[in-house]
Amino acid sequence: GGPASFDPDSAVHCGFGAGRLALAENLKGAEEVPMDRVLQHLNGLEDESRGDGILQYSDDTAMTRCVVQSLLARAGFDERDMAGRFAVEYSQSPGRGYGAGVIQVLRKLASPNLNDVFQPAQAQFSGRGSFGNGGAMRAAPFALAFSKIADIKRYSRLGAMLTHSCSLGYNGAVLQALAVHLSLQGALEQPDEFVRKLLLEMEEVEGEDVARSDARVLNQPEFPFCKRLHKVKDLMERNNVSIEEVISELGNGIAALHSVPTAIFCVLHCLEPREALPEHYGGLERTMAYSLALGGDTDTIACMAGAIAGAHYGIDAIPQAWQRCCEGAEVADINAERLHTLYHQALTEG
Ligand code: R7I
Repeated sequence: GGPASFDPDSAVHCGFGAGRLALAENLKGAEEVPMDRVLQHLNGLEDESRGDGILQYSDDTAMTRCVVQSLLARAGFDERDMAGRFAVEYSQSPGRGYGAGVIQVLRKLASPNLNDVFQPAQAQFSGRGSFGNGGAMRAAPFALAFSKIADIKRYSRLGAMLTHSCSLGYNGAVLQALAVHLSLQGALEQPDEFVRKLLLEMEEVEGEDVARSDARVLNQPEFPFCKRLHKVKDLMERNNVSIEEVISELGNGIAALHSVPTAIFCVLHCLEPREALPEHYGGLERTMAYSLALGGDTDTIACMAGAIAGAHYGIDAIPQAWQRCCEGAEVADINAERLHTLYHQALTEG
């Protein structure tokens, strides 16, 4: 019991489910979605007679499942295995809403003659690599499979680099995996400490030469993710913060820098009841509704916020109706159990 107990189910589930909650109603793309519309949509999921049926998952879940399956099959990180799974998944089901650039990487990863599986990602965007949030959106399983911070940082980064070789892309994955890890440890009980610990880790991550030069080349300030985490802290300290301000300060776009800190903010902001959200909602439901209302790349932001929140609140906080309408929910359950076993093996092996 207690917040430190390990519940991989909900992290996997929430990450898996949240994107669909957005896509079903086509909330993606709008600048900001009126909260009434979000709530109406979420209420509709309770009403089976409405007949939305099973909500299909997007590229976020498709790739997260590949990460999970690879970590389980190899009992750890194996870049060739993971890359191969991404390629097969994409070729079998290309219509799940992949980013416009990453498609080329996934096609190249399918080639049997490929020696270096990191090479296709490095060729993206004139050799700079992608800074999209595609690495971060699938990063949660690294925190569910590994218990040591050093492993989580190392493998979430490598896992992201299979498609995103720019540090502004893969460092978003590191940040997301660290947030899920801390949440599993019960760190959200003390929100200020949670952000402080993330900052401490990310200062080290972003202090590397590559990160510094990428930031310069892309006209970003030094330590771009840390800078946004400081903004998250400022927004947390304010009593009234509008959704427009969150969007303008933190972003709601497809760049990792404009979405991972935003997802973290959504979780922190919804730890407490909020006026705009129904009183009967628990923290997990608040987090989902709030992330959906941000619009923009809402399915990915909700997916990342959902994974962090799921690790904190546990599976029972997810309404049955939300679980029922998710494509692949049973497989998520089974894989969550298996990840749990892998995590504890790593723990006992020290
Ligand atoms: O990052 P990625 O896998 O997809 C991110 C989002 C998720 O929400 C998915 O669900 C999907 O909807 O898209 O895909 P990428 O193609 O690597 O990156 C996404 C987009 O970010 C690209 O198509 C570009 O528009 C933009 N982008 C860049 N633009 C200019 N220069 C990423 N990196 C660069 C860059 O270096």
